[in-house]
Amino acid sequence: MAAAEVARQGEGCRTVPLSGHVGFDSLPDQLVNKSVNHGFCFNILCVGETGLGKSTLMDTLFNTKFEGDPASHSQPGVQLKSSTYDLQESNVNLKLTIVSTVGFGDQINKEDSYKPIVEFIDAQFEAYLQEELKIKRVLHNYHDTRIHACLYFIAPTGHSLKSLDLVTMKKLDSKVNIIPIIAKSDAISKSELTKFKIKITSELVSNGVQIYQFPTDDESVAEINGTMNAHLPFAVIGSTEELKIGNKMMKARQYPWGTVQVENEAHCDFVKLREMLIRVNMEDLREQTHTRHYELYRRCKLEEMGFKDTDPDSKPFSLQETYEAKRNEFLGELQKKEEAMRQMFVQRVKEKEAELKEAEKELHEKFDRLKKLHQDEKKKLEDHKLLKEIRKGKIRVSCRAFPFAPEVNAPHIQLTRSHAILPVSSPLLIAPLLRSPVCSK
Ligand SMILES: Nc1nc2c(ncn2[C@@H]2O[C@H](COP(=O)(O)OP(=O)(O)OP(=O)(O)O)[C@@H](O)[C@H]2O)c(=O)[nH]1
Ligand SMILES: [Mg+2]
Repeated sequence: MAAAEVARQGEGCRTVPLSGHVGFDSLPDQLVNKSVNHGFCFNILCVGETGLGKSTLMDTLFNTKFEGDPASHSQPGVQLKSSTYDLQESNVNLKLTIVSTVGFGDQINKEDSYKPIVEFIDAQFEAYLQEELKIKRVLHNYHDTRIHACLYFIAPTGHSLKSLDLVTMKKLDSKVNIIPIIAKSDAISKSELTKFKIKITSELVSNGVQIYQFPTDDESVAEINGTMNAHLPFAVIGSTEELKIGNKMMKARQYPWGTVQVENEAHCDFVKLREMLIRVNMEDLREQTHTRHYELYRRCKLEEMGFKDTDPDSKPFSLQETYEAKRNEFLGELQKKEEAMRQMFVQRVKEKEAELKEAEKELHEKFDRLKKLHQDEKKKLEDHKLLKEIRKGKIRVSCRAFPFAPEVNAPHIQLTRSHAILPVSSPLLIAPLLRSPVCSK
């Protein structure tokens, strides 16, 4: 190949012409086939007050009757109900999950109404993250439950957004693609609807609520998406009832004064919603969920766990290094804790030892006291015995009295018998002994 034929593009990458058909132009077809075989999944979250037409709109959108009983208005809190269905259109399989709020807007205190919704969305991200972090992960088979689109049902009041709507949308906008829709829009006149849409849009902007914008970077859909962005929020009507209009059966709602056709663009924006949500931007919604919302959740979660891409000097920090640093930090903390526990143990042992010593000392003192008591008692007994024997004349003694013997600080006598000196210590014995005839002084 001539050097002139080789064009340099970027660093180390050259564009080279092919001299014949190779076959990699079939890659897009391979991708399509693989995707079709694998099937798709799409998850919609319907947020809206009880009875605003959430279930009816889902039935209308997917041309079927999903199960679902109406919710009561007496729920103590907001709950989320999720149902998954397998749908097939031509040869394309779609696993559709519809999640709906139950009891939304029914409580007197609506302060925490958004919380269960946020928690549910986070729980789906968390489940995906846990699967991603597994050593043996099966993401190709994983049932992805992350919410791809959140249809936010606005009540057709004609006034403005309720604070519940603003708070909830604000809490959700960084987690999910929000598509606001005006529900039951047949309840609002044409001129009111125009004003209502403008009011809603300005309230969303002034409160900094980011709603999903249909993408305009793909040329093939840029025009239609651009036009549709200007129509948001869509004013929709739902009905599963089919009425004969002209010679065609159409989805409509019949009233005493006339008929409103769901798929008539002059009557409502249902067709626009269906086009944008299902026929044009379903894949973008899935992609945005993964690349924007999930990515944000993942980043925050990993940062929370202490993982970073750069070190304090803004140099790249690999996962391995982060792990090592975290491990060392953990081991350091563990060592500190161990040392503190050891110190505490030594202190406790010292305290216990001191307590035991004190108890031992007390015991010794008690023992000495008892011993002395015992000796005194023994001496008294011996004195009595001696006295008895002296009285009976068995022993002849001479005695010397020391009325205040210094060693016992009490009256005291000494009896002398056979050269032995027998002390009598008990003062009680002294008097009778001195009076005794056996005692020769
Ligand atoms: N006027 C009017 N009524 C509607 C529309 N959509 C649904 N409805 C009616 O509103 C009532 C409630 O509809 P659902 O679809 O059950 O409402 P939901 O939001 O699913 O209610 P819960 O699941 O109980 O919260 C039904 O009687 C529907 O026929 C609509 O676009 N316009
Ligand atoms: Mg319902």
